[in-house]
Amino acid sequence: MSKVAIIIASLILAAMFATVPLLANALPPEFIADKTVVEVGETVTFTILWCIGAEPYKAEWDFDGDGKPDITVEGTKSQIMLPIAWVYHAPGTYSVILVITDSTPITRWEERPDYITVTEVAMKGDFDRDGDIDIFDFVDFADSYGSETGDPNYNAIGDFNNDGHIDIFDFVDFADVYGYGT
Ligand SMILES: [Ca+2]
Ligand SMILES: [Ca+2]
Ligand SMILES: [Ca+2]
Repeated sequence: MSKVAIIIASLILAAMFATVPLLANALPPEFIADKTVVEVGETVTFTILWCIGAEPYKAEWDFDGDGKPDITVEGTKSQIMLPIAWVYHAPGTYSVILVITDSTPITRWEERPDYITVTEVAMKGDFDRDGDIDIFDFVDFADSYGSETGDPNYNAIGDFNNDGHIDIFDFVDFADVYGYGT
């Protein structure tokens, strides 16, 4: 073997060994959700239970399993372990992936396939989910009025015709059901 070939072989071996711990994903982080079955528009709170590595960390949450992080949190262990809230805007079953990179940097991850099930809203107009449609629900409807999917005040409960906008057409439907169950 020539000297050059030996150097190349050594480099390849070094690269292989360097990536072994990443591929093995030893000691992955753990997390839980406070609810795994929710309606569209309901908040799910995720919490990291356990992780290891050297601070500071970068925690990337992918709540819909599409491979793109939806929220990234950076900081100390106690900072990244604070609960994170996420709202699902469409029915379906979602995988959740948490990728944590420490300062080494070593990346560890945990994937929960089909972890969260999001169902259609059971009763449109009942914002506080107490079985009636009263003045308290009207206050929430007024709050969400004029919003569209993606806005912080958008709420599928007030989007009667599911077109992603809460507008005058939804108001007409809300007025129709107002008083239900009171
Ligand atoms: Ca995502
Ligand atoms: Ca209500
Ligand atoms: Ca609408």
